[in-house]
Amino acid sequence: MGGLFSRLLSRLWGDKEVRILILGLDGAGKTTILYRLQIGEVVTTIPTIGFNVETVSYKNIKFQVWDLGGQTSIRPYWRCYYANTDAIIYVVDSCDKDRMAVSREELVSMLEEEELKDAALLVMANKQDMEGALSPAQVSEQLGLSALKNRQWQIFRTSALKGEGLNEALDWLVNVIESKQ
Ligand SMILES: Nc1nc2c(ncn2[C@@H]2O[C@H](COP(=O)(O)OP(=O)(O)OP(=O)(O)O)[C@@H](O)[C@H]2O)c(=O)[nH]1
Ligand SMILES: [Mg+2]
Repeated sequence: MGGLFSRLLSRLWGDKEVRILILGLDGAGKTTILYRLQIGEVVTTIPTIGFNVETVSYKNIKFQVWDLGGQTSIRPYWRCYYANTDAIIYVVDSCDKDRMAVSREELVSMLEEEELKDAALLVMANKQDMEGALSPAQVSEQLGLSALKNRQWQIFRTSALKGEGLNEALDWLVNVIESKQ
C-alpha cells in the first residue's frame, strides 16, 4: 500500500522539484538547518554572502532548497529568488528578542510580494536548546502570525543544533504540498 502510494506520488510529481526558500535574519540558523536537513549533521557555518542551494529528498519528494544570506545589506536581494517558490521556511532565532520586530518587518514585507502569494509559510522558532528561548507561541505573537490572511502557515519549535523539530516541520510541509495537488 505504501509502495503503491509512493509510486502514485512520484508519478504525480515526476521529476519536479519543490522549490523552497529559507529566509530569516542573519544568524538565525538557516545554513545550519539546510545542512542538517541534507546530510543530517551540524556543519560549521560562516555568514552566508549570496546563497547555498541543495537538493533535499524527504518522503519521496525532492526539495530544491535555497538558503539566502540574512544580513541587512543582503536582504534586498531575497526578492530575486521569489519566482516559482512553493514554500518559505522562515527561521527565527528564538533568543534574539531585540530583533523580533525587525524579523517581523522583514516577514511582513516579504509576504506582501505578489510572487509569493501562493507560497506556504513554515516558521521555525529555532535555537530552542538555549536557555531563555521564546516559546513558539511567543515567537508567533511577536511576528503577528495570527493576523495572516489567505496563507497556509504553521510554526514549529526547532533546534538545528540538536536536530529537534525538523522532521515534524517537514512532515507538515509535505502534507501541504500534497494537498495542493
Ligand atoms: N544553540 C543553537 N545554535 C544554533 C542553532 N542553529 C544555528 N545555531 C548557531 O547559530 C549560528 C548562526 O548559524 P547560521 O546557520 O550560520 O545562521 P544563518 O541564518 O545562515 O546566518 P546568515 O548566513 O548570516 O544569514 C552558528 O553559530 C550556528 O551554529 C540552534 O538550533 N541552537
Ligand atoms: Mg547562512
